[in-house]
Amino acid sequence: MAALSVQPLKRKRNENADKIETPSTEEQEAGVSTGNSAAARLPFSGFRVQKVLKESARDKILFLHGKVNEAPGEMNGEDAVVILEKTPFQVEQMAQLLSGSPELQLQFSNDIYSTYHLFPPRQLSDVKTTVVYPATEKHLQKYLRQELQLFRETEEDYRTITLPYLQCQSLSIQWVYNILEKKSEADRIIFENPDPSHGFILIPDLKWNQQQLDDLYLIAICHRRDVRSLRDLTSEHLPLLRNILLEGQEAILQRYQLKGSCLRVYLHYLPSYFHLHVHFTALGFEAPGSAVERAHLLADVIENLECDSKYYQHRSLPIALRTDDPLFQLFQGGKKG
Ligand code: M7G
Repeated sequence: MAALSVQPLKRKRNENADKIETPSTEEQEAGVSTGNSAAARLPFSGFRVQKVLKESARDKILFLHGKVNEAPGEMNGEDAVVILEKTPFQVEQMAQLLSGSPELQLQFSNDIYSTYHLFPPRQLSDVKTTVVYPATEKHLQKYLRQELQLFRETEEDYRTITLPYLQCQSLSIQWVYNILEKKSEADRIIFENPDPSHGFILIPDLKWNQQQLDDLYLIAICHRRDVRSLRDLTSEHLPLLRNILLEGQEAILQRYQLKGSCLRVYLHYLPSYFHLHVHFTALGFEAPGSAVERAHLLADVIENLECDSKYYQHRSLPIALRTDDPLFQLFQGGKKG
């Protein structure tokens, strides 16, 4: 089995910490930022914690809902979600740090055992911070830890329950259009096949800081805008899906020297965002959403469509629903009621 190499990725860092860059007025109005590694400010001021939406000591991640931009003495702020996450170690840099004389405080020593507080330099101690601002009720719901329950969605359930619900209730996909139109994240694009029907853009996922390959995570977003999810796929889309699989894997091999056999390439059902996209993650990484009830390997999807063009229209598909999701009530009412 090919081992997942842990090479540090070459990325230029802007060392000029004093330079604060804010988006231009046009960029702010379009909800668009060019994004770079220069020093920056949060897009709001103040942060009054409303709720810890989720936290995990094991994953070292914290999801906070806060009120921001509040006038002094008032409690009328806007909603923001901030996700703070400690990122995996970059092996080479840590090895270098240990070979020098790192800043240390001894906690205790006993015989051959000792533990320390090690204070890494600034460039190795960043906390990945993801901001959703302004956050909608739907975002607060998405990030809140909730119990899940599993249903099997039949063809009829999709037509009569899920589709009407998602047509009026799903999260905005403006960010997807910003990527496709090169209004956001244009400098992060790894690969593009520009064909309007069979083309796509491959780009690092929001969840990946691109500093190490252990948690590699990219998404391929198709150019065409008429495919919402797995349920819309037919054999007509096979050229698109094959391009995503083959060209996506090749682009990752060229860029990160990671072979296709070291990647998990899959679609979510249900996705959070209803514009067809495919997830590429490192096989050794237990990415959120890679469990069997939600992840459908792209290679399987292609074979299923080759056997039966209407496979995903007719088949029952598992859907894991959060118990606070109105869709859960509809399924529970419709199926068990
Ligand atoms: P999904 O299956 O629709 O939903 O995947 P999930 O978030 O429940 O997995 C959408 C994918 O797009 C996720 O992996 C997100 O992390 C990623 N994503 C979401 N947003 C808002 C962005 C973004 O603005 N830029 C990038 N590059 N990725 C995003």
